[in-house]
Amino acid sequence: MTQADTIAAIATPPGTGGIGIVRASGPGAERIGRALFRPSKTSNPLLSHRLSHGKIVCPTTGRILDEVLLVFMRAPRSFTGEDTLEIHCHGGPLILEEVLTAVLRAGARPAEPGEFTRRAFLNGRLDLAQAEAVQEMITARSQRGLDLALGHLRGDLSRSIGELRAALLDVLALLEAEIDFQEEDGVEASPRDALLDRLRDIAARIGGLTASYGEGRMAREGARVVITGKANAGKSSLFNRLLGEDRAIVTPHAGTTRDFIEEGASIRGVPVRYVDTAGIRAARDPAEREGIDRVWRQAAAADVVVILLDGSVPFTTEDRDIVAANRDRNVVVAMNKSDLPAVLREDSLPGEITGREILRVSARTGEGIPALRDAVFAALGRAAGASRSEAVLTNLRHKVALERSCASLRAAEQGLSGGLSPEFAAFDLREALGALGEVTGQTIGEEVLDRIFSTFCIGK
Ligand SMILES: Nc1nc2c(ncn2[C@@H]2O[C@H](COP(=O)(O)OP(=O)(O)O)[C@@H](O)[C@H]2O)c(=O)[nH]1
Ligand SMILES: [Mg+2]
Repeated sequence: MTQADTIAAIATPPGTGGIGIVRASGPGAERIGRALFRPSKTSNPLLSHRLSHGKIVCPTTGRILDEVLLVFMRAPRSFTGEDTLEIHCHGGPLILEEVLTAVLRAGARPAEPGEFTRRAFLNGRLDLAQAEAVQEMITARSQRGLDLALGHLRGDLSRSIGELRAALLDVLALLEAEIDFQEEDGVEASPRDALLDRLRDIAARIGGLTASYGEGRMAREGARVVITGKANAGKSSLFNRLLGEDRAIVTPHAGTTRDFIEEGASIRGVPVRYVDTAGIRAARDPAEREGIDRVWRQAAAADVVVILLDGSVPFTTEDRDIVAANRDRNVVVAMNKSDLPAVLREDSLPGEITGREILRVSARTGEGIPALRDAVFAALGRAAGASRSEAVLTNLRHKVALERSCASLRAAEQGLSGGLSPEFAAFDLREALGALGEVTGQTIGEEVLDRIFSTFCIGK
């Protein structure tokens, strides 16, 4: 599957740095190295997997462009599985541009985003889930997210998928044998119950993987914790308190926060994104109305909704609407302004929240804030669900493919238990296998690959 041309790009991030690396991969890498590199020692500069010191010269003018360390890696022992050249230059953008230009003049073409990783995938160095994990590692924003990505790169997800595919292929083989021999007399059909049990077991394991996506997404992007409440309840003050900085504007006037504001933080190493929203009340103007519409949308997309009541005033219809609208969500209820005389009476609270713990907090003094963080942390655990699967999904594409696989399995199971001909179930099982293979890339179209790799950075 080796590609005919040689690609090149700056592999380090834009801007200045101690060093910057220009990378080339493909059959021309060695020739390009020889054309540009003048080793300080005259021994063969392009021994594989050896670092050599020397100069890069412009192939047309002979001008010295930089003093570098160069490493050549002969196929297949490289990231891409192809001959690869890495030139470690001084990390100035102009130097790197010049060296890259020289590499291109010597016979490479500019790499597309993600093309190195794509070649690694095409050459079988990585499967698709692992290739995506490379990007996931680069963009990880928390230790947990990084750990999960590293696990994927090392193949934990690929292994699970491989096991599921193998189990599914076994069942498919039994069914196909049955189909081949069903015309012949005296051949027993495979025992239905055993077959169905195996299908259900596979479906349950796939279900376990898809259920882990909640946890994976939160580790990757941060859980969304949306603070909602009526105007002047102290949402922006609480938001600032939770962040430990004066991020949102606080005033005594109701209706100060119009749009939502979000900011990242973490609770015990778990990344969260706190969202401060406009206060719920009858809007006074179109901007406020839009802001309030956004609150409802934010709450719908939240992992945890913090309902903030104002303990210094009576319970109102706005509070009632907020509680009712979030009835089925993962909610933490807090009563703010505990430093003021309590006016809100617990017996005025609606049925939806009478059973639950209501945390007393003061955004002004900080009282009760650690307990609130703990409650949010516990709620995050509920949102993540108890995942017992071997790998944790972090990628929506994987989740969608696995859900499709599960649906096909269920169709096969129904067909078989409903007495349909095994041909139908076999068809469904092949669909299920195909969907599993999309995760690791055994069964995947060119356009999907284009879409996946185009989100990578150039040089990766
Ligand atoms: N006494 C007291 N006042 C508070 C507390 N939290 C907020 N406030 C005050 O309540 C008013 C509204 O606060 P703000 O955070 O803007 O509320 P929001 O409209 O819900 O965002 C401001 O005058 C705050 O200083 C608190 O815990 N105790
Ligand atoms: Mg506000």
